Amino acid sequence: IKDGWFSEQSRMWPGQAMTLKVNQVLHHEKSKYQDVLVFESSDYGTVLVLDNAIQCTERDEFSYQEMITHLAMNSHPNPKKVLVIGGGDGGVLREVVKHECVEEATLCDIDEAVIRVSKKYLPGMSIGFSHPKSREYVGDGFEFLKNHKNEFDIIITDSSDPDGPAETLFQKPYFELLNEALTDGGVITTQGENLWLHLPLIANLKKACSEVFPVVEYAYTTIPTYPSGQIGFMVCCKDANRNVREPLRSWTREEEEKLCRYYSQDIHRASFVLPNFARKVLGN
Ligand code: AAT
Repeated sequence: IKDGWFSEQSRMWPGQAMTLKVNQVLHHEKSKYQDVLVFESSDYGTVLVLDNAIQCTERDEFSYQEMITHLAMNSHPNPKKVLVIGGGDGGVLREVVKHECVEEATLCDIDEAVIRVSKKYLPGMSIGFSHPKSREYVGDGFEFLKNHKNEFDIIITDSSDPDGPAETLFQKPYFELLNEALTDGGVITTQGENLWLHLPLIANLKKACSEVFPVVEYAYTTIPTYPSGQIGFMVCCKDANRNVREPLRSWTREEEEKLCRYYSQDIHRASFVLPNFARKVLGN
């Protein structure tokens, strides 16, 4: 933070930086795994930053949290047990428990500090933790999966960028563990980075997923405070006959408008349609 502005600089997006005006710093610590910063911004509400990368702002988090969740949830006929890896702010849990068919939603984040500060400073997201179906667990997602086989209908990996504690969550051994932890017909989504900045990384990610899952598709959402205003998801399914581009379950238009601010059936379908420069590389 310099002269009252936070600037998001990283070697993952060289030569550019999202800059937000800071009203006041609410919390700053070095946790066991990362630098944790929470500040109140002038126009985007409270902001959570890990290792200098923006994780969420109160103003636009719904776009990411709804999409990474409902793309998976609505691609499964009857998801009962759901696992979230990462997502320590609780926003994805908040979205998961909107589905009444869910019986248990478990979250595994590596860093207790993220969960702790989110409960204190981000009540709109951490409300996800207080739902009776929610369980929380502090630990490495990769290690957690080793002890869970054939258990979850949906696994959502809401992880930070590969430059840090989430590095292993972008590699093939992780997708093999995900596959084994899923029940038949299970679906995963994972944080899939930005088309303008990380196309080669996304191509590798898609390749790694395709070696494990028969169905692999990249979808994306728009979000002003993530690098270059866009972020994607790998959506994979164990069932070769599933078309994840078409919602299997859906809410009525009225329910959708009550439950979601970004996601809708139409957005679900549209989010898989890629511009030519990306389609050529990813083959969607
Ligand atoms: N919904 C908020 C957006 C995130 S959160 C990423 C979370 O992943 C963090 O809480 C971090 O502690 C957790 N995490 C990182 N590595 C691991 C791991 N190995 N196991 C479990 N949890 C982990 C993502 C924002 C994306 C930013 C895009 N630039």
